[in-house]
Amino acid sequence: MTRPILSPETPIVVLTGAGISKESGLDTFRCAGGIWSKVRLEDVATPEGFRRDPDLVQEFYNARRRQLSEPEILPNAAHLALARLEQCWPGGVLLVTQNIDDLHERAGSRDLVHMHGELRKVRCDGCGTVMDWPGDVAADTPCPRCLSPALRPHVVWFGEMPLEMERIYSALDECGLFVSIGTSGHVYPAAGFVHAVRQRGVAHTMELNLAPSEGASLFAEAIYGPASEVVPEFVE
Ligand code: BV8
Repeated sequence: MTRPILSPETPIVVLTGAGISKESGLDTFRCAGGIWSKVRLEDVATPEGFRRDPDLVQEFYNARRRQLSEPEILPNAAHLALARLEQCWPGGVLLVTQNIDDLHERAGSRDLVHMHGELRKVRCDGCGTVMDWPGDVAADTPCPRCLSPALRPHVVWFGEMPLEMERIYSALDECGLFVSIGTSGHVYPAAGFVHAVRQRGVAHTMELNLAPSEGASLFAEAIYGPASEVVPEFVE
């Protein structure tokens, strides 16, 4: 399908997944050698896993938080291109990311929703406070606010409700273009966003990915290749 001419006043929604951060040096989840090939998601990305072994889960996220602070982990050309798109597109760009890294912020994106939470933040299950936390957390680290040892990663685990869903669905209702980048289309509700857009029947849908995702047939247009190549080309 040819891409329709978009009026610059058309709002855009972009969804990203782990694939956009791969060329920055961060693992994906389901590619060969990915995170879920090294550790069971049931053990480290579910509330049940956290209750069973909080030290294992805290260390799983501590290690990823430490990696994110390494000097060589930087936004790549795809993150930077999306930040440019937001700055120059009059209709506005809402960037919804499944990623918990901070590479979109560091690239300059501002209109951004971390629907699965943020690696560099923790949340207190005692008082509910969400706070920046660049270092390690242990199961007995006291909350600086309420002093209870109830800090957990500010991350959405399987079976937990993703964040800012109302804001996301209202943006999907308004957009004239929905672009999905670097995601396998395996995890819901993110994998269902393209359905929500198609049901309205007015917006153009695009997938920019290394390989066809599980929802590939649902997109009107697809461009395959590494994000650091195909995303700047799309934005330019
Ligand atoms: C919810 C934590 C409802 C953070 C993640 C039974 C019980 C309960 C729920 C369910 C159930 N069955 C199904 C569900 C729903 C469940 C789900 O979808 N399960 C899956 C396994 C089927 N979803 C949930 O539980 C969600 N919550 O449904 O709540 C609810 C209702 C009422 C009340 C309460 C709750 C919560 C889902 C969030 C889980 N948390 N992560 C972390 O540790 O990071 S999910 C995890 O997967 C990450 O967040 C990740 O972002 C996300 C999606 O993965 P992708 O980003 O797509 O990464 P992946 O590796 O899969 O793919 C990478 C892609 O990139 C590939 O396509 C590859 O080709 C491409 N690529 C690679 N290199 C490049 C590239 N592309 C471009 N360039 C490259 N260089």
